[in-house]
Amino acid sequence: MKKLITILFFFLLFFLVSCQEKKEATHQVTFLVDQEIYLSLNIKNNRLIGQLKPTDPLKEGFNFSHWEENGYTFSFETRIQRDYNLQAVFMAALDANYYQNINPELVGNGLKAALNNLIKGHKMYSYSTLNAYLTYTDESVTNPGVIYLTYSGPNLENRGWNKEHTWAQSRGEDGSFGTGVGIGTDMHHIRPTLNSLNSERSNYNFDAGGVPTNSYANYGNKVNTSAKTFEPRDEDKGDIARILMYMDVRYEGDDGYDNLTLVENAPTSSPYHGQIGRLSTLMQWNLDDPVSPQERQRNERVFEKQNNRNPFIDHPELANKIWGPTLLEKNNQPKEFKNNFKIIDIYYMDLKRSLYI
Ligand SMILES: [Ca+2]
Repeated sequence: MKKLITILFFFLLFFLVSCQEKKEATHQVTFLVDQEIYLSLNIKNNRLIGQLKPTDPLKEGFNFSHWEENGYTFSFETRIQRDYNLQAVFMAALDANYYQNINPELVGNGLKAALNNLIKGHKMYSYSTLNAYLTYTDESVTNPGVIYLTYSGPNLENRGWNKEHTWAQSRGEDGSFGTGVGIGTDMHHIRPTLNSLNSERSNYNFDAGGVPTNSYANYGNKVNTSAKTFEPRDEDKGDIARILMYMDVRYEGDDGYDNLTLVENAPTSSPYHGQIGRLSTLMQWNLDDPVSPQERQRNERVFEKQNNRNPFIDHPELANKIWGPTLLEKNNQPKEFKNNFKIIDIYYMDLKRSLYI
């Protein structure tokens, strides 16, 4: 009898332990390479991936960079408490070579000049050829075969779109740069948008504030018709910022094209003197909305066509290295300056201290 009780006791103990194990939740972590499953793991709740981490995937002509979810880098220090779909991020193998002559010590105008030298002289196309290229450069990452429109996303409904000059045509150095071969056809800043949203953006500066646009009011884009500013929806904010930063650096007036300049207080009516704003807002948007897979794909594909890259998509930290000191000099009023603390805090702690001590 005693033996039977002992057996029953251990049986019960075993039963309870196995029930306990079954209760422990597991989560699925799926690693994707170009939309195909590379590895799928079942990870127990609150555990690390640890040694189950996959080997870096290979892709011809590219170097593996990291795993990310919705544009955010995944850390393998993360305790898994939900399912993950992680995408492999690759950089063109020549990216490392592309920037090899940029001295990492450079900041401010020195860095700007070095980057200008690197990205100018790109291959240019006529305006009429761009529509065909844009269906390629702006193909949706999540819906292949569908065009991704700035200010609204994948054009699943096949609505009418046209070409938005992110740096508005009228904001040239001496009047409009138009759609002639050159600034007006640089694919890095020409993006497909819904006709009506392109009209509402007009040639306004980009800045925070305003009311929802008249058309597609629920998409999150805002316009302020009295201040003449446009605030894109959150997922496009960083894209816009990085495009405009590229434009200022690419066009310095030293190669027969206008000098374009990002400023704090850009004109709201003609003449525009090649200026657009608002610089500090764009700096903030660059931090708030990190580089997305859609932007990375676009940069690679425009690079294929034009043979120049947008350095701010490859290295968003360059923005603060170039314009951080400019903002410090110009905003020496502590009240105004506070608006830029987030930017400054990250990269310019030393400069900040020297300014305020
Ligand atoms: Ca410029």
